[in-house]
Amino acid sequence: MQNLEYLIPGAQADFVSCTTITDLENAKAKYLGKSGALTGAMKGLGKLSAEERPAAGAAINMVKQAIEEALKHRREALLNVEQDKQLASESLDVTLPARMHAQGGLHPVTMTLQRVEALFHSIGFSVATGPEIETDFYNFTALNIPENHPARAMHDTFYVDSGDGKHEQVLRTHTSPVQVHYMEDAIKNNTEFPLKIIASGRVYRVDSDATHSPMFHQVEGLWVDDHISFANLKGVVQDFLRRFFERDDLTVRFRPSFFPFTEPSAEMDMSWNDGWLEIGGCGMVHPEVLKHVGIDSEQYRGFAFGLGIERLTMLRYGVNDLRHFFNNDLRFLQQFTKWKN
Ligand code: 2NL
Repeated sequence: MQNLEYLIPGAQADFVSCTTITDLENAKAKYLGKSGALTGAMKGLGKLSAEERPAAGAAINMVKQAIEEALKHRREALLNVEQDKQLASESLDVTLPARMHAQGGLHPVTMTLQRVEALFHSIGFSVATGPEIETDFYNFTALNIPENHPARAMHDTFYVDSGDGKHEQVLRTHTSPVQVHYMEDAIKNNTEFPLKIIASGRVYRVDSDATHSPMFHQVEGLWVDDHISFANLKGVVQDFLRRFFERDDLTVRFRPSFFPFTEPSAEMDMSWNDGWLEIGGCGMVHPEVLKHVGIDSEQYRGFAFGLGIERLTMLRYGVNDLRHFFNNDLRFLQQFTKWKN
């Protein structure tokens, strides 16, 4: 049988001349493939005698191993080259600066809500919340607002159509119903007096012009105890306003007014530059309101007040038009990211 050793240097040269793995696998076929030189020789073994066969087989195997070794060697070299190429083309520059994402911020109205809540909480008020859709009872009747009061008219209040032509539910026109619920629950659960809460959030009225939005925000305060007076109201409101506006010389004054749910009632003004600014309304909780929630008005009394959140926000941050709050123009909103509450 022919000595096949001469194939080895030829195979080595063939493999080295291959520059890709694909080329190499094709070159391999010439020696080790189905019709390759070595495969042919193996088949030829069958024709040899039993004495000749072992030595011939061993010789073929030696050549086969040498060619396989050369193939393996070249394959590894080519794989390394391909890997290096891939690494070079897909390399990451870890020194590039990170992709920045924009820093968000709270809406100025939200900042004021949180600031007001934190200040009242710090002097012992609980922060109460409630639904924005209320029944006629909690929004009007319990607050001593009579059946024929203009606030109850369709053109002042958003009524919710229940589908059967009735409209017993409304979008709350103030946050007072939250306090009505709170007083009711306090009586039901035998909660200890004083009741000291603030209720803040969205309220709705049919009103829309340069200075009115159909949705706006209010904060109301309530303090019910056995010896609470108008003097306590003045102290709490003035202390709050001084801390809210960071002006220790700020003062408040009251002007007689009327609300169905307080008696007596007053408008509150605060000193501002060289004059006065109206900032909200207040009064002693009307005995009828206490009666509606089951509080004995002979034993207890309370003060209540209401402030507009948008108004507080405009004064604190120097915003000149209410409509800025609802347009969501980033040029407006981004100016507030520098403020801290
Ligand atoms: C205003 C006037 C006010 C109240 C709100 C109140 C709540 C209860 C009982 C009695 Cl549960 N009163 N709230 C009282 C007086 C005035 O708001 O000008 N708000 C912006």
